Amino acid sequence: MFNLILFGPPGSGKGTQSEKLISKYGLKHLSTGDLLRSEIAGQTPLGLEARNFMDKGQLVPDEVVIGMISSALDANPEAAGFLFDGFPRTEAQAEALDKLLKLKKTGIHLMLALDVSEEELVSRLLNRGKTSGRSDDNNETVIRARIAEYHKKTSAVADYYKKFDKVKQVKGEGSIDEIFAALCKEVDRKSGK
Ligand code: B4P
Repeated sequence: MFNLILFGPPGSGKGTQSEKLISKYGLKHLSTGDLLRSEIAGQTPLGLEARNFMDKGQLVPDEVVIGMISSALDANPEAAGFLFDGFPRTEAQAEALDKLLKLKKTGIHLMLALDVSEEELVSRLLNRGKTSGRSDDNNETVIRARIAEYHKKTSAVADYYKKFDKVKQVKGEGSIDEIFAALCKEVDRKSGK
């Protein structure tokens, strides 16, 4: 089993690169952003609660996302490995993920962290907001709040995995194919391909 975290600030290309990585490496994609948006679309109680936080650019409470990931892991016992996209976003989520994977006698093998400047992030998200219909993408104040939330609560998650020597920084600016090639190089190196 090979378990990968794709890490980076909002708009750094996690969703974009995840699609390419799962198809190349046969991993199961677990995106907490996608799972939450599907709960919102289904107007479930969880979705209605999550929406209040997401519309303000804030993180959804840890217990909500940890519960979602735990169910998704249980629902995929045959997976060859998982690609975690947008999770973990706090140290509490990272510790919970370690415990869940330990129960399955596995762990995180690699965290790939995308580096992108703040102005590029804002410009990409505003651009996506023109067509995505996502309420958290079409307002610059909300976008900047998401980036601030990242610096306050999420960037420390990379330090958590650095302690175990699992983090590789990758330049997240350039063409989508160039960035994908740089990510694949790190996965191949780590998985011994
Ligand atoms: P997410 O759905 O995780 O989304 P994201 O961080 O906004 O974006 P992502 O990084 O995947 O986007 P991408 O760069 O691919 O989170 C949304 C919200 O959900 C959070 O704010 C939070 O409220 C909540 N949430 C999710 N997970 C949570 C958790 N674990 N705990 C608590 N709350 C949680 O794409 C951005 C744009 O850039 C696209 O338009 C893309 O086309 C473009 N792009 C990508 N690569 C590019 C490149 N190389 N050059 C130019 N443009 C590029």
